[in-house]
Amino acid sequence: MSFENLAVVENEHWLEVTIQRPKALNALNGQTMVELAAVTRQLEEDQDLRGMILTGAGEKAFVAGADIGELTDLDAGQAARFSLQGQAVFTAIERASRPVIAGVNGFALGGGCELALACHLRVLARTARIGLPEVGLGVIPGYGGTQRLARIVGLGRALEILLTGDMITAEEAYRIGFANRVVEPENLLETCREIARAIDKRGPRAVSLALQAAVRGGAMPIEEGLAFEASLFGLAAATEDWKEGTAAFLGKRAPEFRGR
Ligand code: CO8
Repeated sequence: MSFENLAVVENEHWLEVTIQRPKALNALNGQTMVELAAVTRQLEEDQDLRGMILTGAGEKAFVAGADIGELTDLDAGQAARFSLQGQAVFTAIERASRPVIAGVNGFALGGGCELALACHLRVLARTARIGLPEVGLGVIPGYGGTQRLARIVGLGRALEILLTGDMITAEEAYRIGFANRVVEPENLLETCREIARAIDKRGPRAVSLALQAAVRGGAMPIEEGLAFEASLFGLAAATEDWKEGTAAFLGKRAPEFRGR
């Protein structure tokens, strides 16, 4: 598959995806959203893949938002439709059956912050800045930011970011629970890969089921989420990895998971 605005390589069974529109600080135009949807489908369809790492090209920006040039002339119907279409792309990332790690290398603003929020883990370069500056443009977040930020950092902190439109530093993002880790910029990609390797040591089917239980179950009322967890626990019990992992522990040896 070839892309205009994404560079995609496979490394150790993980897709490494770099968003590259350097002239617009990697802002998400329509074409880039189509390509993000395609690469997310690829992650779902290729059973050899273990996950995806998403980052931005260059040192300055992860993604500086939706492409503002494409927003100016939207009427109400078009704007709502664009919002729904973009939300569907980010929801597909969030609901991916294998982990997606955002390597946030610089500005993650507006739609870029919303993209990072749709990923399962966020590793930030010390120089990164995040924010939802939309209200300063007379716009509001439309790719899930009003919903996902509060679920991750709590409503009070999310509202300050949403209503002031001010950026926060990587350290502050870590303090409030937005970032899983903050690292030196030169170590960003390698840290994402280290996390990927740590995940890869575990049972692949269990990783996938645990991810789905947490993400999909987390969007349900607690009773339904618990019932969903129990049903996935049942599915896990039917895998070879379950038998192998438990037998290896009891046999005091390292497991050899096959992802079946
Ligand atoms: N869209 C289009 N172009 C952009 C964007 C963007 N979001 N961000 C930066 N650029 C362009 C600039 O216009 C500039 O282009 P040029 O060189 O041709 O003038 C180039 O990138 C470099 O940017 P700057 O010169 O501004 O670089 P600075 O270092 O001075 O500033 C900033 C960096 C602070 C990141 C600044 O560029 C900025 O504030 N960018 C806009 C950030 C923003 O407001 N993002 C939110 C956009 S709205 C949004 O994301 C809504 C999402 C939901 C949409 C749902 C429905 C579609």
